[in-house]
Amino acid sequence: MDIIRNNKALMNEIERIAEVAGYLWTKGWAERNGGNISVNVTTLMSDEAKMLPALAPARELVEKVPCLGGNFFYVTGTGKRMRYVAKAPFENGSIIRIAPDGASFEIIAEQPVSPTMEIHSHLMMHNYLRSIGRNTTVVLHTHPTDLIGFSHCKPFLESSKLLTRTLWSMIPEARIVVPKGIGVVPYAIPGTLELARLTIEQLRTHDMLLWEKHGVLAVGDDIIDCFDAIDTMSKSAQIYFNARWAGFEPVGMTDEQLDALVPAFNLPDCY
Ligand code: 2HA
Ligand code: ZN
Repeated sequence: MDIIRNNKALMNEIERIAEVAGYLWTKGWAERNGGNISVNVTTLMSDEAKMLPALAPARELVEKVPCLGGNFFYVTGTGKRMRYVAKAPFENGSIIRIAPDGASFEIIAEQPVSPTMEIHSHLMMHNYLRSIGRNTTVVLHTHPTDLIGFSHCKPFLESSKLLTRTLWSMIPEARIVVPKGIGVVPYAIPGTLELARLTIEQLRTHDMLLWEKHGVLAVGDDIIDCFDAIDTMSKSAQIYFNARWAGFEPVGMTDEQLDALVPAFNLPDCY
């Protein structure tokens, strides 16, 4: 579809999404069809592309997303594998147009690939972030083995402060890259409105969430930054587990060392 392929800005963003999809696979965070991505590409769409006809009948959203009326998203496809999104983003994902009233969406490019089963919750998250004045464009969900491991440990599950400060304390970069820390979202069935609502509650204060015994979700305005944030916390998790496997409890940076990063890097003072 030339209208899409000749749009350099849009294709550049699609390539960055494909790049990250490849990282998720090579990291071992995307078994089978694990994970999903949605990116608001409205500002990258040409007027012509915005008018493309629907490739399939419009689908109702479970919950209206009034702040997203007339917006466009690239969304990975339901049942699609990240390793294939990396190679062929338009065979394993599609561009959708949200109706002006925010009640439904249509697939407009490039093929009628049905969006991830998490589309309703992704759009609810995008809608919520817009409603509080955020310019967030990316919702990235993936299954990092090490971080999911932390969600099997009761003390971390019960305290996002303990989880956040433990991960932060492994390397200074962790607090610098993820200054709002990680919120813990209690278990709920994947793809449900319950999981979406529990997630949204925490998005007011966090850009990264750990879904109990399931995975991680990051929001932001750049997909590479979202990946980097998860990657940095995953590194901290690996340092922690490696120390435990070697038979010692990692000392971690002291509270004083951690808190000195706030003024040094002009970070928000969270946790
Ligand atoms: O798309 O990861 O949470 C597959 C999933 C559902
Ligand atoms: Zn998942």
